[in-house]
Parts: sequence; structure tokens; C-alpha cells
Amino acid sequence: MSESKQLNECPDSSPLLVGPFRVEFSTPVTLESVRMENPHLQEGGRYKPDDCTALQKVAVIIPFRNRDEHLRFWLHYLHPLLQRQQLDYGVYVINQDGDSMFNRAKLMNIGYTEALKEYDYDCFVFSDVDIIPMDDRNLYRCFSQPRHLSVSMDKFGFKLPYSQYFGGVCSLSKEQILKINGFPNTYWGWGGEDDDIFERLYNRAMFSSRPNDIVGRFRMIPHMRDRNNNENDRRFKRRAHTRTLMDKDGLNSLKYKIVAKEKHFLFTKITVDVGEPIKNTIK
Ligand SMILES: [Mn+2]
Repeated sequence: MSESKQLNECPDSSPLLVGPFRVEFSTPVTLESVRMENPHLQEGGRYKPDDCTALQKVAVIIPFRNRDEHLRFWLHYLHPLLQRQQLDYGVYVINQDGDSMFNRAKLMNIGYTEALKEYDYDCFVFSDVDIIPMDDRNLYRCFSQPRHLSVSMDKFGFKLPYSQYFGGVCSLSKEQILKINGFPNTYWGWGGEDDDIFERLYNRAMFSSRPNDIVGRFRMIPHMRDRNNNENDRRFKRRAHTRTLMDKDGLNSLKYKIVAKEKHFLFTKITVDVGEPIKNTIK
């Protein structure tokens, strides 16, 4: 297609959507099979529709460590879905190097920062690697309010576990992220960072928009708790300080080192050194 040709904007509701679809994890998939299924992708897991101009430029950020099998399922289900949603998108796997405690929210900050160095993204979807949507009407894009997408997970009996829940999959525009200084860098191990983000939104007079619990259905790939992702038992104390700490703990205090950046056909993988928790910063 010639570059000079003016494309129309894609419609608000894509004609390619199929609604609910089957999600199962019993048949393993390979990167090669996913690649064959997605011939229109560009290096690094990039795509844009060739017959219309996408409404949003979306970076999908996946905090990651040692979950290659889950990532293959994620790519198998999500690449076709994101293309049916007619998005201009890229997939960024942010891989925490080493064995220190996992730091999901810091990896989200890094994904936001690194994706913006590559392209003028205006929307960021943050997804756990093991959470797969069951309905493509659940749009992986941004809304006038930050959005929580994974509202109805099989793991929780297809209900929200609690009303402020913001974990799993969420989307925020660039402006919405900047308003809350990104995400906390100081939650090491499992839990609490998602509640901190919800609290940040509340403190900036934003709320979480959500799809309904039919469109918002997800399956989680069953697994054991990872090594070095122990429950963060300081999370409740830490969160009581969100209101005062959010202005100094976030994008403006983000420090990390890039260890490797690899362009796979299906995703861009950025391996990062996020450092180690500082002991007893908050008592
Ligand atoms: Mn999980």
C-alpha cells in the first residue's frame, strides 16, 4: 500500500470481533505455530491495520520472569484478538533479571518508559502473563477513566474478589499514568501493588471503569506461586502511606539497568535489573 494514501479512521466498534471464544490450556502451543497464525505481525510483536487508521496506539506491557509456557498461550490468544480489535499495538515483555524478589509494578513503570522510547504510544495495557480474556469485546485500549479489564476471572468464580480490585489486566492512557506518577517501585513480592495503584487513582480523583462481567470474563492459567515472589506482608502498612509517598515513589524515582533487549517476531523482550529491596524502609 502506498504511504500517500489517506486511510480512514477505524470504526469505534471493529467489524472483526467474534464475541466469546474458547480458551483452554491443555494443548501446548509453540512460538512457531503462533508465528504461522499471525503472518501480518512485524518484528518485535508490532501490528497496525492496513485498511484503516487505528484509534489508539497501544503498548501492551507484560511483567515477566520464567513463564515461557504461559507467554506462548498469551501470544496465541492475544495476538489474534488485538488484531481483531484493529489496534496499532506492540507487545513488550519486561523480564526481571536475576533471583531477587519479583517487582511487578516497577516492571510496569519500566515497560511504560521503554515502550515510549520506541513509538508514540498513547495507551498502555498492563497484563499478567497468565490471564487470558474469553471475549474480544473486552477492548484492550484506553478510556476516559483508567480501566480494569479482568473483572470476571474463573479463579474467583467469575466475580470481582473485592470492589477496589485492580489486578490482572488494566489500561491507562499516558496522561492518566502521568497524573499518578506511574506505579510504586517499592512493592517487592506478591500483592499490594495493585491496591496501591487503585489508591493513587482515587487520590487523583479518577476511578476504575470496567466492562460488564460477561464481556469481562477471563481464564487464569493454573500454576504454583513462583519462587522469590513471596507474599509481601508489609503491603498493608505500606499502602497506608500511598497518599504521601505517591509523589516521590513512581516514574520520578525509577532506576533500573537494561540487561538485554531482544526483538522476537512475536514480542519485544527487555530484560532488566530492577535492584533489590531496601530493608525496613517503612516500619
Ligand atoms: Mn498468576
